[in-house]
Amino acid sequence: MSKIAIVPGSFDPVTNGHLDIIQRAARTFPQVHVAVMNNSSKKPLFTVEERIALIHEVTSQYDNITIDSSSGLLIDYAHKINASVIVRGLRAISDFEYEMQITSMNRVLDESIETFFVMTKSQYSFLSSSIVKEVAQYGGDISSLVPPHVNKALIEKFRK
Ligand code: COD
Repeated sequence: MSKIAIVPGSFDPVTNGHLDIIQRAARTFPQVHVAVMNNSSKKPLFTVEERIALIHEVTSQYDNITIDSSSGLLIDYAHKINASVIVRGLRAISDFEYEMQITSMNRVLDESIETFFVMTKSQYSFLSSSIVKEVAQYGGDISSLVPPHVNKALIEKFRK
């Protein structure tokens, strides 16, 4: 078993909730790849390159975190980088059904790759990229929910 873990997501944009999961994964596994992936049911606000840059700015102090992107299947990306673990965050019961579905699908594709779940911190249990974008779009203050440079990027995006 390799010691490489993937933290996959849309990260559109990265929030303090995502960051907490990424940092906890980096403290648990020797090598962590944050993978910016396509979720076919979401239409992204930020390009893949922008999302990678936003994550990079807040993870660069970790020497075991790599940020990457892939447009294919997560399992194919796992094979490419020789990862054996997928790390996902869980916020509430409402996440469970969706996570169960993608974990089961990934297991059909390759049962040797395990998915580990990390429970959110209670202060982030309501937090999602979608809710942050919704509030930022109407000028609401989301500065306690995202890193400062993400807040700035959101303000600039909606000003255009
Ligand atoms: N606290 C804790 N965890 C959180 C929080 C929070 N506040 N917010 C989000 N998270 C967790 C999520 O639960 C998730 O684990 C992770 O952070 C990323 O979240 P999102 O919303 O940015 O990412 P998703 O859920 O859109 O990612 C879905 C994928 C892109 C990973 C998925 O669609 C995928 O694997 N796509 C590639 C194609 C594929 O392989 N499909 C087959 C599997 S269905």
